[in-house]
Amino acid sequence: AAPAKQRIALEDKKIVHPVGKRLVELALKKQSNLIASADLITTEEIIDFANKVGEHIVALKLHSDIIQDFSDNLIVELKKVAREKEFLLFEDRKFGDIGNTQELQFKKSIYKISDWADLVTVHPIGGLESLKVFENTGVITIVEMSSKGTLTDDYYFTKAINVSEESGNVLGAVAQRQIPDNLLLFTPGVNISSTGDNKGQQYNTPELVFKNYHTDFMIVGRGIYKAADVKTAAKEYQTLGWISYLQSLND
Ligand code: 5IU
Repeated sequence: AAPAKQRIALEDKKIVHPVGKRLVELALKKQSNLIASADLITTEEIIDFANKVGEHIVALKLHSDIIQDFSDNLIVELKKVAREKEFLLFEDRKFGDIGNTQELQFKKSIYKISDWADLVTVHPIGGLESLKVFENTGVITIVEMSSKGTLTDDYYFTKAINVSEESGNVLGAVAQRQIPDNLLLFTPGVNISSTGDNKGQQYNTPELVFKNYHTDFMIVGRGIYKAADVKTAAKEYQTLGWISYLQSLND
């Protein structure tokens, strides 16, 4: 769908959550709206990847529960790289339970997500109060998915946005369309050389998501970590993402 109105520049967005503010600050400083998804399964691969792409990204997105040798040491090392290269740590946990269970998963699992994640994803399906447990960690709600046949229809999207706007914990949402300006928009399903996989993923280009959806941050997985030269690929996505964002300001 065509965007309703001119997009708001990152610096003009009224983001109140401290983690959201930090993300915007990093984007402007690094001229990057790129979040790399490190869907890698060993500590060695993840640390190597973080070092290579770190200067080009504003956040590194992880799925801790796919890491075969997950340990506190991985987090210690990742925090070091994140501090040095200035990016946030984003755990794509997709919580989706009652508040009490989410709190246990967030604070008590072996992953100790609450100790290190700057950002976490949550399905707002449990309702407004279920989001309280994330305290000062930045919550990104999933209001729409990128995969073919997702159940996140217009009705769900509208209700999920309402919950996101009402909760003080939420700084933004994941979607494949424009969302209200007081939330940051995160869009996965971005790839410049593929239109999808054979498991339902659907890809758009950076140009399309910044122009049509008014995305603030694009999330790229295989487009970068499967590239022969991940550093060059990250730089390429960073440049293309930033140019597409700047162009979308003039549309
Ligand atoms: N991701 C999506 N689509 C979604 C949501 C999350 O692709 O709607 I919510 C995640 C899954 C994966 C990354 O970790 O973003 C995209 O990876 P690829 O660029 O490799 O498809």
